[in-house]
Amino acid sequence: MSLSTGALDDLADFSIEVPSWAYGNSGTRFKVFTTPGVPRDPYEKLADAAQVHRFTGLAPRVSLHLPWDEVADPAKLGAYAQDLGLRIGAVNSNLFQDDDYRLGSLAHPDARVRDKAVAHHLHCLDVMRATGSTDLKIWLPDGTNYPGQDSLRARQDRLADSLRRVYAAMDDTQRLLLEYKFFEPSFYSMDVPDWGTALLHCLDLGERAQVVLDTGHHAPGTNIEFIVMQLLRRGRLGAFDLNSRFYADDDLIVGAADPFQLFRILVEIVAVRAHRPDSGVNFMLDQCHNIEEKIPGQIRSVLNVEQALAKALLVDADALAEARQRGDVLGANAVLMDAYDTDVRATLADRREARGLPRDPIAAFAASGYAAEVAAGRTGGTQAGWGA
Ligand code: LRH
Ligand code: MN
Ligand code: MN
Repeated sequence: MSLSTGALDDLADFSIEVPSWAYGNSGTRFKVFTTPGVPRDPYEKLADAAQVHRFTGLAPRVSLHLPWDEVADPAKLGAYAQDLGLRIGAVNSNLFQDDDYRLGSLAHPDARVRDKAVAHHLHCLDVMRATGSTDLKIWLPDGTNYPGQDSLRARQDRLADSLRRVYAAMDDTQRLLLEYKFFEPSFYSMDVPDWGTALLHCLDLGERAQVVLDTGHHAPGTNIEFIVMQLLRRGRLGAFDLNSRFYADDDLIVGAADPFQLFRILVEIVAVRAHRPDSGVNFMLDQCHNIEEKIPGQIRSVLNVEQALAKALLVDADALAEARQRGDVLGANAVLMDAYDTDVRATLADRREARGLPRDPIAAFAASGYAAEVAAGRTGGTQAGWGA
């Protein structure tokens, strides 16, 4: 396939949001490996995130997670992000690390605990106002472990009520993004297990409530691009949490396990031009780098998304429509595969170079000496990690 087309022009203003927690130490429940130079506070996480943007030009926003990224003066953190050429993206609430939440948070049977969880979200809204963020992202860990433990139905009613209270406190400029996950930490029932449940709550809440699709939150074999298409049809796909998985919610580098799935998802995105900034779809990463270097891991991730998007943009939409119309099953499939099988790496490197960016961002980061500099400078204090 020829790459002399203007099909890739749309890449110029495509951007990806990186998670603050990707720069901290993380691991499994078996072991957390520490990394020299890992950030000690949210400011240092932003400084690391700025490196990803510096070498790729693709990642100008950073998601926060509260209370992991709690600071004395959130406005100062927002201003610091701006000094680094970044913006604060979504603010994630955290409902999974408080003893009070053993039986749930927004869906808890006790009104006192539900009030506490709602109050946490009102605080998140204040942090958004101070930092310039517009997206409140809620992932609900609530659920039950044993049949009979609680009423599945009553939990939905309580959840709907709590969400309404949060939504009512939002400004017109703020969005509520609701993320689903089919299992974990609860193993019998999750209160927002799937896109249907998330969508129903969003439809009840109002237009500024939209669904977050985390690519690691589905049963194996799920056709994720179908869900993407369906949410886009209803204008309710608010954001992605992109990552890869081999087994469960692995949070590995996006495009590492199944680059073809990432391509198929982006084909549905491109079909309705939802890759454009005005679509409102926020392309976020939700990943952890347990054994690999974190900043290069993030650089690799944003490049993988760009590469998959470039291939999706190369799909010949006219040829595809014609093949479909004449019932040419193999022909239609071949149009998609032609785009997927195109090696776009040199073209993307040329585009980077033309924009004053390094052809090879990972090599350029390695040569910059930043990793050694922070390893030497960031001593003392507590290293921030996933959950710290
Ligand atoms: C839950 C989740 C959610 C959390 C993040 C740390 O599995 O995907 O998005 O906020 O992980
Ligand atoms: Mn997620
Ligand atoms: Mn997850």
